[in-house]
Amino acid sequence: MKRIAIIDSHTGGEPTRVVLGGVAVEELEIWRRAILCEPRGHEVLVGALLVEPRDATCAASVVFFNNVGLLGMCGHGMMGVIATLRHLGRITTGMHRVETPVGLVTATLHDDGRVSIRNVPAWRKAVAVRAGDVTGDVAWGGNWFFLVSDHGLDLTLQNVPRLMEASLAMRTAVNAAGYPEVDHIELFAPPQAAGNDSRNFVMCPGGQYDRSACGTGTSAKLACLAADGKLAPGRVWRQESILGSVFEGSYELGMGGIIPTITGEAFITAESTLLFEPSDPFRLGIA
Ligand code: PYC
Repeated sequence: MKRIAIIDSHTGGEPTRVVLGGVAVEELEIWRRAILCEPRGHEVLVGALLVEPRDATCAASVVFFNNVGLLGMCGHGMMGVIATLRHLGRITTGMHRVETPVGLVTATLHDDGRVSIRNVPAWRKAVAVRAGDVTGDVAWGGNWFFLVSDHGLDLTLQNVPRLMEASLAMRTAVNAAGYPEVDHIELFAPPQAAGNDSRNFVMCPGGQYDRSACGTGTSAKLACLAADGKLAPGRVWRQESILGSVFEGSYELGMGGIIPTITGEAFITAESTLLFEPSDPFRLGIA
């Protein structure tokens, strides 16, 4: 019987499933859906496979994945990884370097349990791109985003089906407009809670929406704000999610763009072992 040890957490409502062992990187494509999707999980889960770091000064090396493939970086997922490493007693408070497929990230675990992720550099690639009925910017924040503020949609939980439908159409349109790399759509609206700067809705590559404010999406937003001169280096931007959970973001200049730092908190929800009986017709997940 195959066994895969996992620890689950959520960050601002968005779940992360950290895989502690039982799968090699080369085998991930075979086991990815088995780990994340039904009947052992659900399509919203983001996976984080821990592998031996190449750089011995790093606390971990992580490969993020979702229901449709690999993710470059994942802000909420990295907070989940750090909470998991703390839960396992592998790290304590302070700064930790973590390798990701798109570069080195520094995560600071604070005394109060919050985690600040100093992300890979972010930048805006294109401004005011027309895609179907909307206009938005294309930016990198560890993943590729199309960021749209003027869309006429209500960013509320009740409106999620319409938001999903509209953002999937926007993705098709922005891909056709010459940006095939864009796989995340990020919509903005004024915040609902006093003290926040903005509310967002993020549609992820696998047709699921991010319950958190999306760490890489907030990084892409900071890159656009910086490019427009609307946010000074060091100033804090409070990004509210569709659930109302908040990531705080700020940036410093460097590396041909900005270097964002995103702060949030992850909570452990389960530790368990996934079991895969050889005769189970759904051992590789429901396709
Ligand atoms: O927090 O960066 C993020 C993220 C990407 C996809 C889901 N969450």
